[in-house]
Amino acid sequence: NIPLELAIDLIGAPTDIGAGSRGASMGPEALRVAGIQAALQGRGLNVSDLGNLAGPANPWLPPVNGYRHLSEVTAWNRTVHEAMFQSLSSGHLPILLGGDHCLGIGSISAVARHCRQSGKKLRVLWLDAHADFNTNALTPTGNVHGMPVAVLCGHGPAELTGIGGVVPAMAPSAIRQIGIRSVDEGEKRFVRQAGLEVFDMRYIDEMGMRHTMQTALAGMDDNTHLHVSFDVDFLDASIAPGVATAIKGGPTYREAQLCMEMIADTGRMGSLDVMELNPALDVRNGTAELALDLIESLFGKSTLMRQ
Ligand code: HAR
Ligand code: MN
Ligand code: MN
Ligand code: MN
Repeated sequence: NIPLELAIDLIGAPTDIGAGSRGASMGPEALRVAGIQAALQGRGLNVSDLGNLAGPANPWLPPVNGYRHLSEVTAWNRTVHEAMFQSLSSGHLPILLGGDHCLGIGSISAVARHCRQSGKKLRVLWLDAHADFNTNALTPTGNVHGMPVAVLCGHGPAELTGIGGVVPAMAPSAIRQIGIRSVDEGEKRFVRQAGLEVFDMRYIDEMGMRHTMQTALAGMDDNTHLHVSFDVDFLDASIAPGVATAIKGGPTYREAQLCMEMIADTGRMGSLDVMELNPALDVRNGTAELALDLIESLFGKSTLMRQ
């Protein structure tokens, strides 16, 4: 149910500016080497690789006022915002090839702006081991990849919360978090206070991925733009070593496939982030290949038996 004439833009964002380890800057190239363009073209999609965005180098400095590299994080997110917004304005489906997850700020603020402009409802699925809901007061590290959801909901420095032009970029009620299993203590309280809808691993264990996804996808309609922010550390550490913050107890291969397949079934996905892939920690590019396998399912690959 993805229209065949759909134009997909691959947008590389080669930086680890918000991360606690170096290497996510090589994520875009690892996905290209795994064959992302050919794989999606093989599904009948019209895929353009727009190449890599440019931004400041990683100075690898300690936090200032609770943030590491705030000016560089801001520069990267502004650039990502403009590239994603331009792709969406052209009627294309952008795939952001990260890069660490701080870039979700630029990406999702662009999707929210596109939704305001086109009168669409926004739904964000945040697939992650982490809630990414820290602030400079709560963060144990100062790494901005632990903060993008809070920033999008209006909690953060003005130079980041204001990137989409409207603060907050997104209401907490627009987001569903899935696979969560590593949240800092202060961050947990803040997640509850904000009322985020979180389907953590305990929920998935008890209810199953099918019920989880039915619930997370409920309430969407023909006028909903679905954005998927796929942090590769969503996956269980045993199948996806190529991330900086691998956490055990995540979705298995089949649970992750079902998650992606049920998203594909909605036919509503209008944009995608693939974040936190770290080739410096990967084994023979296997995590990139696994991520691509799952991306193909987001575009309908595994549903062939169901026709
Ligand atoms: N919560 C921790 C922190 O804020 C770890 C955040 C890790 N985030 C990512 N993206 N890898 O989800 O530092
Ligand atoms: Mn994340
Ligand atoms: Mn994560
Ligand atoms: Mn759209």
